[in-house]
Amino acid sequence: MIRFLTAGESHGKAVTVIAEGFPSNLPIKKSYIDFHLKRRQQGYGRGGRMKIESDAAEILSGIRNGKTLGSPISMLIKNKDWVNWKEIMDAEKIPGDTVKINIPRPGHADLVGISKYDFDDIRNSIERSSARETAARVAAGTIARKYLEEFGINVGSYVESIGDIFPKTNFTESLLLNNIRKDFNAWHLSKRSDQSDVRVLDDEHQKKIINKIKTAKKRGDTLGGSFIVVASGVPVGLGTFMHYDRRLDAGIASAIMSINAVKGVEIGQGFQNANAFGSQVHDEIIKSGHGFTRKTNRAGGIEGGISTGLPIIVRAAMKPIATLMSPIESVNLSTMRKVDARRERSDFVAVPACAVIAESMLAWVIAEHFSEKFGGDSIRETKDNYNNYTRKLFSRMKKNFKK
Ligand code: EPS
Repeated sequence: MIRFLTAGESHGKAVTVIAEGFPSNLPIKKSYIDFHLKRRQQGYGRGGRMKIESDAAEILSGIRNGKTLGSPISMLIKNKDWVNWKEIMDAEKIPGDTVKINIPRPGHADLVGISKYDFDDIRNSIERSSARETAARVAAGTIARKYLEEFGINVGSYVESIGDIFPKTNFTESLLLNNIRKDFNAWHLSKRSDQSDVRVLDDEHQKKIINKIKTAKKRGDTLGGSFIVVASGVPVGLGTFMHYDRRLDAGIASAIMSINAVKGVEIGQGFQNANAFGSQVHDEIIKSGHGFTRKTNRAGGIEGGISTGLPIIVRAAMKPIATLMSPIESVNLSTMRKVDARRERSDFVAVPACAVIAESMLAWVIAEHFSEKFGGDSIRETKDNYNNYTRKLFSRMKKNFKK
């Protein structure tokens, strides 16, 4: 089993992560991790913070001479902004006054955080609830991504809408209707969307979205949106219907929903399918070479909590950023009077970054199920197990059903 644990506050010294359970001899380079960390920082509509940070992973353990050792991999990503917060974030109480935050922002973790943890300063809620933590998740997710790539599994994403602006051509539909090439590689989606400032697949769409973001900025407002994250090359048989919490779709939904500001997750054509006839929903089975495929992929690559072998397709909805420059109503907790919610530096839109984070979370969950199924202390052992399973899959089935 693989697992990870992150630590770190948004304006503390650093965010860190320990990822463990990966087999030995998995090739991985720091530049590869940094590449994906950088992708998370992009996107038109982000605030001043991203101009300060240039995320890079300092590898503290678990990797030697470009390969995993099988030991826990620990990584540290510095918060460059920390120098501006040294006193506020100091672990010791520094003599003098600390300005305490007493006006919660609706939609942020401010009010629930102080209620739950008995804080006398909203800053204590802000720091750990911040999406800064997702840098550490991407570092861990990138190890998972590399592990999956060894087996031809790739992950990619694109933004589908921001501020209710959708593209003219519905590319997602063609994915769901399985109108894709057999050798489809989900990373190519990201290769394309990474060219766009808002991670969409066509220029016209980008133009309209950027205009909408400009309008939001002018109004002191923020926007959310939806994005698609896809994994290709996933073999049939990851996940299980044997236990509720080991279903692949349940794990994916939980992991994607855990990303800050994500409020909806859909696998395949989940919501649309709910309103159609069964005959218009289920993916017909057809024989293909030494195995099977489906005419469509409306199930998004998962049936019965188990991967079908078709691309895993996830749609997620991100709510608009909670910090508004033209604030809505809140309460001053010191006076208990009605006031405008507090303004502070923040992003206007973070949907493009959110999609990159979702790639890491999807890679992580698939890697979890993959390592559970194929195990192995070294990558060679995992490959032997994987090849043994996949090569004999169809012949085993034929034998079982022979008349
Ligand atoms: C965030 C607020 C902003 C974002 C931050 C998440 O930071 P700051 O308050 O320092 O301006 O930029 O995101 C990141 C730092 C990051 O690395 O993604 C929040 O309140 O969640």
